[in-house]
Amino acid sequence: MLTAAYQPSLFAQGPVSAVSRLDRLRRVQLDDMSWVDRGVGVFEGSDALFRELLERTAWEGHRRLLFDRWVDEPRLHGAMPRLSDAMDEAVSGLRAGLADRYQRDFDGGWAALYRDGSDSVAWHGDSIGRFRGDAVVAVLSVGAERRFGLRPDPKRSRGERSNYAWRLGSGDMVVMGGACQRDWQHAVPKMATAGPRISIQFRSPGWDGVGRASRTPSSRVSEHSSGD
Ligand SMILES: O=C(O)CCC(=O)C(=O)O
Repeated sequence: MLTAAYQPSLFAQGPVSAVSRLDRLRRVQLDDMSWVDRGVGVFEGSDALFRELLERTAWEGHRRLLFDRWVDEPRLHGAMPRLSDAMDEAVSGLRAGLADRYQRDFDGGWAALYRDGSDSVAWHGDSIGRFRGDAVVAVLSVGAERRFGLRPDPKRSRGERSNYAWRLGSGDMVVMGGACQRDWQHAVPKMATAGPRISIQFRSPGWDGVGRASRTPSSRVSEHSSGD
C-alpha cells in the first residue's frame, strides 16, 4: 500500500511513552476573526503513534462527487482505533489538554493517511465551521513531513490577506479557530516525493452558550464526508 519508506525523524524518535506539549503552540492571527495556533513537537512519541495508527486503523477510501462524476479521494480515512494502553492514554491526554486550553469538547478524532506525495487534500473549509465563526479544528501530523497551506476563501474576500504554507513534521500541530473554517481554506498539496504521513483531526463545534461546546452526534459523519 505504501510506496515510500518512512524515515522516522531524529526529533520524533524517543520513548513509546508519549506526552503532549500544548504549551509549544503559538498563535498566528490570520485576520480579526480567524487564528491558527501552530506548534513544533507538540506530541512527543509521534513515531510510535504513527506506527500504531498505521497498523490498527481500519483504513478506507472515500469517493466524492466532483461536478458530474465520482472520483476517488487521494488519501485514506479511518476513525481513531483502539491503541495500546499507553498510547490511548497519551491521545486522551492530548484531547483533554485541547478541551482545557480551548474550553470546549472535541470529538474522538479522525485519521487520514497520505500514502505518498500523490495523496493530498484540496483547498477546503471543514463543514463543521462553514456557517459559524467559532469552530475549532486541531490537526496533529505524524510521519513524513508535508506542507500545509492556508489561504483566504476566494468566495469570502475581505480585503488584503496573506497566504501561508507551513511544513508539518512528525509531532507538529495546527489548531484552526475563530472563523477559519468559514473564511479561510486549508490544503495538503501533492508533492513529487513524500513518505507516508497520518493526520489526526479533533473537531469541536462552536460555543453553545452553556459552558462547553455542544456535541452533535452527527458531526463526525457529516464532517468527515464533506470536510474537503
Ligand atoms: O491532513 C491534514 O493536515 C488536513 C486534513 C483536513 O484538512 C481534513 O481532513 O479536512
